[in-house]
Amino acid sequence: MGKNSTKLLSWLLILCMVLPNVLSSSITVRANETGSSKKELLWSSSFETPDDFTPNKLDKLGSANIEGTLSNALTGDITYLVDLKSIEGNTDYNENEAKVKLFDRSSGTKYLTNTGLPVIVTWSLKGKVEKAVSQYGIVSANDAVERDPKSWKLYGKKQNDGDWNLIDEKTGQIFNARYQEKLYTISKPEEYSSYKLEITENYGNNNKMTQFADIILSTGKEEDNEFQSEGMNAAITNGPSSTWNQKAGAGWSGSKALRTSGSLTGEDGYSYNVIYDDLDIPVSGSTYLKYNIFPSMANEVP
Ligand SMILES: [Ca+2]
Repeated sequence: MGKNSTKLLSWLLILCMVLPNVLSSSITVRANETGSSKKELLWSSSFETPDDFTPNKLDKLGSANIEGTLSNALTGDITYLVDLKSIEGNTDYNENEAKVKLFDRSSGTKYLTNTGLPVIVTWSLKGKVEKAVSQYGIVSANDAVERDPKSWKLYGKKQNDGDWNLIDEKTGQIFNARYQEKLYTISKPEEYSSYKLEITENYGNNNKMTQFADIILSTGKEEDNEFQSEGMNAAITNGPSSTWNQKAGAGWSGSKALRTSGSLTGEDGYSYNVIYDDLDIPVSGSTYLKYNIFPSMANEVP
């Protein structure tokens, strides 16, 4: 491999040891200069911010004998078909409590806004493909019941039509628990490429702050299962919830850690996942990748 000759279009992370959970605190790429021990840092991440991170994205090299851990996926779950770059709406409270967190299928992450009502979130499906959502879910966040959505409207829009069409309307909804997933059936599903959720009421807090953890979208059709997570899952988390001799609920180089998880369904397995798209890093024979792993086996703070 010639020096500085290879363009890396994506980062590939291979899971060689298949464990329920593997946590990695940071990834660094360094290069040794020829004939010198001097090292040059080319790129690194401690996963402290979600910038450009792509959760649960399988590379075209695919996987074998690995199942992700989304055991709660619905038939025809197309949540991962949402184009994350298309998401718009009321201002995020901060970068960690952002609208994009609504579509990561992780109830441990949430969207929080303090802009008052209504709270509007719009999104499109990748490639503006039109899918008929027949069931959707709203998941409550980790705390602050008064910020829960109470009443909302869901709209859909076709690719070549400027009008939003009302799909469903709910009033007086109650979340009885934190991280609770409430599912709703749409009586007359129609195909749309863009969707809009408009929250018109929450549970108090002078209606200022509204938050929830997830939006789940499903067509109910088995052929759409291809859009569910394949191979291993990759997510940014808060590290292990309990440890022997170090701080729990944190990474090793900061407050976050990368979690890869899955289960082995055959004798041997592998999974190639893209965790950062379009990185452009020159690679030579003296370039090396370093990451530390922690096999937490089952426990981590989501
Ligand atoms: Ca979430």
